[in-house]
Amino acid sequence: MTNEAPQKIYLAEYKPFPFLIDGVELNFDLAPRATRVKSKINFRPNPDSDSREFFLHGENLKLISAKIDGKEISPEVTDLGLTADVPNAPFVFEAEVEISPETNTALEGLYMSGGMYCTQCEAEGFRKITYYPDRPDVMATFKVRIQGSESVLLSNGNPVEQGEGFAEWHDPWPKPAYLFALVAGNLVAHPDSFTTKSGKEVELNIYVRPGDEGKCAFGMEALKRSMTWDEEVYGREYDLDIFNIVAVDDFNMGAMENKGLNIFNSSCVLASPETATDANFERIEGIIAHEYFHNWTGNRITCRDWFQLCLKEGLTVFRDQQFTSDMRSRAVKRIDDVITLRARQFREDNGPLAHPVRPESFVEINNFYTATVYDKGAEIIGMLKRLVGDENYKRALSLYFERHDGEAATIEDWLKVFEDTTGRDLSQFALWYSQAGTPRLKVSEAFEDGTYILTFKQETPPTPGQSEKDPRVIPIAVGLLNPNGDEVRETCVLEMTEEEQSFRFSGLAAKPIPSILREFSAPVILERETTNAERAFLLAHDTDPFNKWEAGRALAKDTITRMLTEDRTVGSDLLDAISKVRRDDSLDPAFRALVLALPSADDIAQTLFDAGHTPDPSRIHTALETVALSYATHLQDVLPKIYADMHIDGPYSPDAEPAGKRALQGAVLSLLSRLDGGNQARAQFAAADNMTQQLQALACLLRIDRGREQLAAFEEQWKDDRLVMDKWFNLQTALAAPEAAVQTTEALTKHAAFDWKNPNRFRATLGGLTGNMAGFHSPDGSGYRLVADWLIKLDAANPQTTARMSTCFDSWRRYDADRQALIKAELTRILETPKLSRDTTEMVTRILG
Ligand code: 0A1
Ligand code: ZN
Repeated sequence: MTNEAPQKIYLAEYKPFPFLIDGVELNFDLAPRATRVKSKINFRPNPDSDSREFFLHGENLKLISAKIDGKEISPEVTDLGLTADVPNAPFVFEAEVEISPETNTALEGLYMSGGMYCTQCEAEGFRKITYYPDRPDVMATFKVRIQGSESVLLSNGNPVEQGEGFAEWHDPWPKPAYLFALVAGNLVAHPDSFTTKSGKEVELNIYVRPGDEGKCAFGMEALKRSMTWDEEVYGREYDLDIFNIVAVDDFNMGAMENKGLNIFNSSCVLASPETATDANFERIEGIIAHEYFHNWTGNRITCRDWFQLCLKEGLTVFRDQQFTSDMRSRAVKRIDDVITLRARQFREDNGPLAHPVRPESFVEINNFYTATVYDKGAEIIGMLKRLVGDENYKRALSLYFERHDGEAATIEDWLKVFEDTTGRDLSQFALWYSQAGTPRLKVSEAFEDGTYILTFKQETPPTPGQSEKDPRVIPIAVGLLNPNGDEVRETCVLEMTEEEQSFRFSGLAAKPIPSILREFSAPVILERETTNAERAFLLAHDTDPFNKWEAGRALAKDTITRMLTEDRTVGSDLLDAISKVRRDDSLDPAFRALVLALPSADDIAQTLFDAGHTPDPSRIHTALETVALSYATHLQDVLPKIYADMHIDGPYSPDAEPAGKRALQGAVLSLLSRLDGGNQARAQFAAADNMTQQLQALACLLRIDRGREQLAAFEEQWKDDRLVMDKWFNLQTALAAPEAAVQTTEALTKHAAFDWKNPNRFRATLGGLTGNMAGFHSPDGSGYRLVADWLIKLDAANPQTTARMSTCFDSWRRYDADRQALIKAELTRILETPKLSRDTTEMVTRILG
């Protein structure tokens, strides 16, 4: 049986809701299987709408009673909501419904996690709590009363009254339902406070399950840093008396910006040196900032409809990236962000799931919380800032906050503030929001009579539903270097607007070496014929740290692809260039670690595919191992010294500088362990007093002898720590040898601690396998089968996480005919599952194309 095609929603069909809301009162009587929710909503006709149709969303609700102006009514109720006849004048709607949080495994609406009640309402979860116009343009103030036996009862806004078994909250800021939150549990608080720049005292709390109190301090400091930064850089102050964060173990995403009550996946807030890695600390700081920044970009100014999701997400990602660059190393942050952008967004943009940053239709909005909306959305803001300049960006943002505070806005509103601030026409720039696909930027050059000419040609390949593309505005940051390594032209921004365009630099004594797309000034793929000698030159001399790293990366990719397509060996050009950076003590250790890191197998597969080859996952794996071994042998004389030099005395600190040293030390350890049989790694594992070093060592040992002894020790040490055990599951499936990966994963899914309904554990285990390219793509199809089996099982409980994880199949057309047939069969099997969710049906259908 094939599932029916579910209904599509279109941007072009937007209509305002026929009613406005003056205030909402909610009353929760909590019980695991029979929570009662009473609502009282003051509606009045919306003068901007000519319809008077009264439809409220509602799913999985048991309606107990409904009233209009105090009179019982019998509304028409379907699986999707409720319809009633209402007066053409202000009226009060009341309803009482019953819901069952304990059996809510989808983790949308009100559900239970580890004995506590919590909510997730973005995007459309509020309709699983009560009947309501569950759309972002309907904004209202909320009063909430919670009755429950738990010691902590929280909702949005400010506390009004608290007593034995109840609490009342009032949120004075009008908000859409997706920002509603409720938490009830026997939790402990890590308290603190913050004084805003205008002198307002704000109470801060991070609430966690007993036992996790020791893992809150870093998150709290990160929150205070975020509050200060938003005041200083964007002039944004916090606007309630209290700001609460709650850590939850079962959560589909990273975190959620509910007004005054952020709810976090515990993996994105809890950290201690013993249990979290340096990367975890940095991520936590970034996510805390991201959710906090949403208070202005998302909450005070929200989205008119879900097609405008990038309005809040692209801007908020951009803001959290700026924050992290200010807190840490700007260069390293930019390189990290581009690595992620290419791995996730470019992959998406070049496959069957490609969609515009502002999509024009969807079946299930949860499927559009994508790298394109978030990360390409942020790149667009970065381009805009570069084009208008820092001062204009600041002025435009002030105007945006002033003009749209309290509103549900659109991308048109956003661009208009820039047009009004600068007088620029941004209609061509707006194509970045409507056209999908990553532009290819071909570069050619000429030099004559002291004039150097750079010619660019842009082309964007077709994407689903968009065969033709118009040229976009592309800001190309360029600098020029002399053959002796000096910079002869500092960075300037070339503004490309045509399909083909030339830019001239005159007055040059010699043909320069160009450094193009500095800081990765646009999310494009640069195509330029060049030599490895020039790449090595830029790696040695470029003053732009991004392009310096990029040159090394290009050199490594060129080497690896030639090893695979021309049977070459690892050349000395790569080894010499890399080893110079490796040995250069003047460079930031974190940067040196990034230069040492090899491109991912997925990156190589895509590069080969783009060049017209069929990637072979197992050969890619072997090539990457060969290059790593060559690095190790080539550098063996210096590795022990760098390892020793990166040693840090004193207690662990997650700051950028010591973290950078550990990153370089870890990269060196990985090479050393290919030469010393794992001795250094065993020593590091035994001595480690922090998770970064413990995990680095364990990863090395897994590769050498499957790390049996250390895996057992690690499990014994951490069996009671959920987040650390996720790492234990993940490392084994992600780093298993290709021929053992499927079997290892299957065995781990039978482990007593494999709680498949917990999204973190599921992702750690199955996601480790899907990221292990050679293992997942085992020629016999066993990897595909195992993952499909688990997706089918998970879909019945949690459609959102299943749909998200089905993207592991999105690059299936890259591979050989046998693999394609095997994947297609699994995708078809998934699609034919009776009662497959709307989420997964949409994703798998799009992936199949
Ligand atoms: N808005 C949150 C992320 C988020 C999105 C969707 C969710 O459920 C479908 C949950 C959280 C953010 O950007 O952090
Ligand atoms: Zn966000």
